[in-house]
Amino acid sequence: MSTQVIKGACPHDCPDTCALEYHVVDGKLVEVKGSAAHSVTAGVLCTKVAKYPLRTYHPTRVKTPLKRIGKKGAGQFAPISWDEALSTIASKFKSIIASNGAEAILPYSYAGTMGMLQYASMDRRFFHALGASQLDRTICSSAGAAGLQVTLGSRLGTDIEAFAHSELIILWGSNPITSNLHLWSRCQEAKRRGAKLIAIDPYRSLSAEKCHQWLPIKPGTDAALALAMMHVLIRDDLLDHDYIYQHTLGFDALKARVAEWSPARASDICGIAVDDIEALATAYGSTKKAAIRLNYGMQRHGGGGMAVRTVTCLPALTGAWREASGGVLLSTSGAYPMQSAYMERPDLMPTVDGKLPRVVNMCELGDALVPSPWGGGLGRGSAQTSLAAADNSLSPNPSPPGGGEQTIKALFVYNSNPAAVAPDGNKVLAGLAREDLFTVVSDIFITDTARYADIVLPATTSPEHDDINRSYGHYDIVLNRRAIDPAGESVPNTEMFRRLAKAMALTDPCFEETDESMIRASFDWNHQTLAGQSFDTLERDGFLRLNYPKKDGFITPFMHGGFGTPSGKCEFYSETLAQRGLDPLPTYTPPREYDDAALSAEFPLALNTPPARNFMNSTFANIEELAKPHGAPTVQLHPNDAAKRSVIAGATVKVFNHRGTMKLAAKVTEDTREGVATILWGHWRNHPGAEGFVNDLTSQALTDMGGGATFYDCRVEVEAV
Ligand SMILES: Nc1nc2c(c(=O)[nH]1)N[C@H]1C(S)=C(S)[C@@H](COP(=O)(O)OP(=O)(O)OC[C@H]3O[C@@H](n4cnc5c(=O)[nH]c(N)nc54)[C@H](O)[C@@H]3O)O[C@H]1N2
Ligand SMILES: Nc1nc2c(c(=O)[nH]1)N[C@H]1C(S)=C(S)[C@@H](COP(=O)(O)OP(=O)(O)OC[C@H]3O[C@@H](n4cnc5c(=O)[nH]c(N)nc54)[C@H](O)[C@@H]3O)O[C@H]1N2
Ligand code: SF4
Ligand SMILES: [Mo]
Repeated sequence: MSTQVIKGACPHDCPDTCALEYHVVDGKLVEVKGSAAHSVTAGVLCTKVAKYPLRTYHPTRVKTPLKRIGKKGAGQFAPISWDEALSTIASKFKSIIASNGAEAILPYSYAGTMGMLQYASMDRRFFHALGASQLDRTICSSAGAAGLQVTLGSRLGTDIEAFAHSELIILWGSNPITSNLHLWSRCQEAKRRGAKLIAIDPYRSLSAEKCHQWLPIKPGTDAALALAMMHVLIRDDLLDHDYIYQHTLGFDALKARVAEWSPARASDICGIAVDDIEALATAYGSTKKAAIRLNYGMQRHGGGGMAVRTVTCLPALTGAWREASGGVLLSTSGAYPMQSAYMERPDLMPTVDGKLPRVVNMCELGDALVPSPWGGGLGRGSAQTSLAAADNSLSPNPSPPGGGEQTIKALFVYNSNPAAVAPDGNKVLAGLAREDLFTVVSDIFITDTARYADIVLPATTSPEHDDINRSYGHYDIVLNRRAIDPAGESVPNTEMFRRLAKAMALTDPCFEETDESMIRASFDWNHQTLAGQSFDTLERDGFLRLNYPKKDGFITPFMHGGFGTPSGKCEFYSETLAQRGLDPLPTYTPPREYDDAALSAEFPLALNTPPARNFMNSTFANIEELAKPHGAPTVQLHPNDAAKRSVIAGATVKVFNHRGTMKLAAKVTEDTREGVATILWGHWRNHPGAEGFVNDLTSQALTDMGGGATFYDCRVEVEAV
């Protein structure tokens, strides 16, 4: 049998968005390889996706619709037909709409797949047309996105491939060996050319270990460090005056602000020695080809938006943006000419008394399902999110899910696993266990969330459906073509929502649109970033790069300024923030829980729960071959913290706070900063060797901007058991 090679795109929530080759023999996926022709992928895949057939052909895949036959959470189901599943859902939804209104239905989805179609298209149209509550998708990047937006005016950054030519690379709250492999290979290339690599991270991650220097910062204090760096840059005149004059706004105000931030003051806050701060700032200020890989570690704290904003000011001071291999990379997701309004159809949303359906912040799912007397699930802090309304004059119903008629009566989960990934897990589970909540889960596996479903619907994996992908780590579009038949009766999300629309008798013609038509309509092919490109070239090659200004062959987004802010400049001073009642200048906002003296006295350790290498959030943890190398979860403690608590290596300990408890083995290591307990996350609940769960400890509190999650802003105590 000959091997057919079909072009694909990695659908996972990873900045690399690799171009894939599906190798198919006799209708069976035998291998997944990285495209050698796609320069970012360069023929290399991470372990997870290199072993993709294990996931696609896993014996525990959901292959038919299922209905619950046991208690919620027990995970006992019986197969049913698609017809029965659809009519059960439709009749339940209709009766809920009749008695409680459509806002009692809440969709819950995130990034199980990031393809434009399977992530956000027919699903959004469906829930918009119903008038369901709107979900504000804030769990990952919205604080950082808001920080970038107010400072740079767009989510653009340094070209991943240009990192190979940087002379100084700062990995700031980023562990690319785990989460951005193709950036790491460029860092290694730069290192071989003589570049210096510095990691700023409370944890000596796999990447920090391989850098020349590890600066073990106290969690949530990055802005203080960046302010002190700016203090040194300005004090020692390590500035690009011409760039500042032409392309920035508010330099004098910034100068006055950072004058207050001596390295000594910052050192007390962030726990980095004064000499190290001075040396870092001097190295940064004297290297034009200095690139910062800023990642999401720092923005999962109360002051996360401001921290991202503050760090993002650095390259405009030194003029590092002039170099392709200088600048900052947080995200490139703003680069694409998306046709979101067409794909998602927010205009289908009905209004009640002039108001659109209410918005529920996904980080507050616990409060939304089990409303507290003081109200919750309101989307506190997320009032200015990017949720698109067709008509800007319309605003959402401000009332939160409360008791009585306001209660969420139906939850529809797809592309997500909130029982594992959402904060304040005990509350989320209490909600999912509510007998009066009708829960539908579409997934590939019976996840921790699916165990609570009334109806489970079988979903396809990416080799089984078509899609088109953008990236948040590079500037390419990557096409994904279906390579094999779907397992059992599984369907793509698009098809599931087409069927549901029919079952709900929704008549707009948009519910008939095919995947092929939507693939071609996802981007505006007449936009300047796609000039000279066509869908045909994408189809032929499997990927294409957007047009942006280049230097030395690499995209250099702000070489000549051109910021997307209201002033067109990099805004050191932001009127937008002032109008929102926030500090218009870069500042340090302490982590919420650390700032609470009583709480940090009771729970003296900061809990840090970054992702584990072989998992993708909670995806892949059920694939034995990938889970095995990680073993059971452990909590990593600094030797001094372990000694204070008489914890010995390998012993079972209790990690706890006012929200929850987890029991697991302790690992005693200097890899985690003193005062910080680190648990690499991604395991499912009920993993052998652990009791309780990481996200039972984390908080529903939101960030200062963007209504983001504060997973790493979490105080705990540890006790030997
Ligand atoms: N293998 C794998 N890859 C992934 C994921 C996965 O689960 N597994 N998840 C994907 C997703 S959804 C995302 S959003 C990205 C996440 O990508 P990143 O945000 O880059 O996540 P990490 O690579 O863990 O790096 C975060 C680092 O921040 C550190 N950190 C924690 N708090 C602070 C702080 O206050 N300041 C600083 N400076 N550092 C801090 C952590 O110790 C950690 O080493 O990765 C994506 N890629
Ligand atoms: N403690 C702690 N918690 C965290 C984080 C952390 O660092 N620490 N990180 C947070 C971050 S950054 C993120 S992004 C979130 C991740 O949150 P999620 O996006 O919910 O991530 P996953 O756990 O990967 O769950 C995705 C689910 O979608 C399913 N899926 C995949 N493809 C499809 C499809 O085509 N159709 C359907 N219907 N389902 C599909 C997968 O099988 C999987 O069960 O977690 C957050 N939670
Ligand atoms: S998870 Fe990331 S590194 Fe792995 S194949 Fe997908 S895009 Fe590439
Ligand atoms: Mo994420």
